Amino acid sequence: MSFLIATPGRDSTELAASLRRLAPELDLRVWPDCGDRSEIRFVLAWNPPEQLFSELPGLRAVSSLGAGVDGLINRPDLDPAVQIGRLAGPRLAADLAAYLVAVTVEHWKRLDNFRDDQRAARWHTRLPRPTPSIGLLGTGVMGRKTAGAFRALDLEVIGWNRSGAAAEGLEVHCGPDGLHQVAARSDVLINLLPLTPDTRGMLDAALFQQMPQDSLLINVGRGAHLNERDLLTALDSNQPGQAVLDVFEIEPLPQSHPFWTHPNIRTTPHCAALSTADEVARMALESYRRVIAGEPPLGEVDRERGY
Ligand code: NDP
Ligand code: OXD
Repeated sequence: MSFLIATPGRDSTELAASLRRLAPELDLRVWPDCGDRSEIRFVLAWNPPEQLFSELPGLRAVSSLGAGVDGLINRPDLDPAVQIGRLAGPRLAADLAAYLVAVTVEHWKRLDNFRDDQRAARWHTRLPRPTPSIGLLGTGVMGRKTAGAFRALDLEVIGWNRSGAAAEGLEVHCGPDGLHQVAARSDVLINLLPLTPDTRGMLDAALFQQMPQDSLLINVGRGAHLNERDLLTALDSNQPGQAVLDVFEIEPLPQSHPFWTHPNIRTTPHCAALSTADEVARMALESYRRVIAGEPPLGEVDRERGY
């Protein structure tokens, strides 16, 4: 009944310490020190090594360390009988909302221009952009928390999702027409979708053509949602006028990539939201205990739906 952390390239020392503190009896292993692999029942994973899962004959469930599961779904080494879960906790959602409010307010209030003015010792009163309307692509755990944060600033927020299900008083649209309506009304359009075959590449020229002039696109979903070439073309016609990108088709972003130096693109290295080791450890432990008790893992993913 072992629990394996498999997060190559990420320092898991703090996470392992939290797990050991919360559950001293847990048989915890940290990749690559897997011990007897047949004893492993649960893996907490982020970019796990190829073929790992096929070497774990007793595996019952894998949980993503974060909210996204696109790196787990459709892995050829993951038996269909193995359940997939994810950890989309309140700290992660609040962190993401804080990032999205921060970059929106910076754009709205032209805070980056004031920073430049200060560096040049220039006293120059600038009017903010008009009060923005916010469009959220995805109204799930992250989208609902984000909507609440923007509503606290009295900003109009509208959403787009797959099912059309209402989300806590949010005006929600769905389908291709709904997507274009949301884009047309969004001074700030935020992608909070999971990466699935249906959502791959959907931030494209057709969508950008709907967006208002001088608008802001924020992508915190996945890099593969974005057609990079279409974005570069769209920025030339100021529709959107700027983009803030936290996720990329290839991570880390290659040194030669044009996004590094584009004047209207701001990048962050896939860190819009980072949960605490303590939140991750508590949730992962709950998920593990559920699985050992024969229940689904926390945040169980519907493999057919892809999220
Ligand atoms: P959820 O599963 O809770 O919500 C997903 C939302 O996307 C739902 O509203 C769903 O619609 C909608 N959706 C899914 N497929 C479609 C589709 N084909 N068309 C329209 N809407 C669709 O996910 P979370 O909110 O927890 O997370 C979303 C994503 O955010 C993650 O998968 C991850 O990629 C990203 N993320 C990035 C972070 C970062 O640091 N950059 C941090 C955390 C998350 P419906 O409501 O109808 O089911
Ligand atoms: C993600 C996360 O899914 O950071 O990107 O949780």
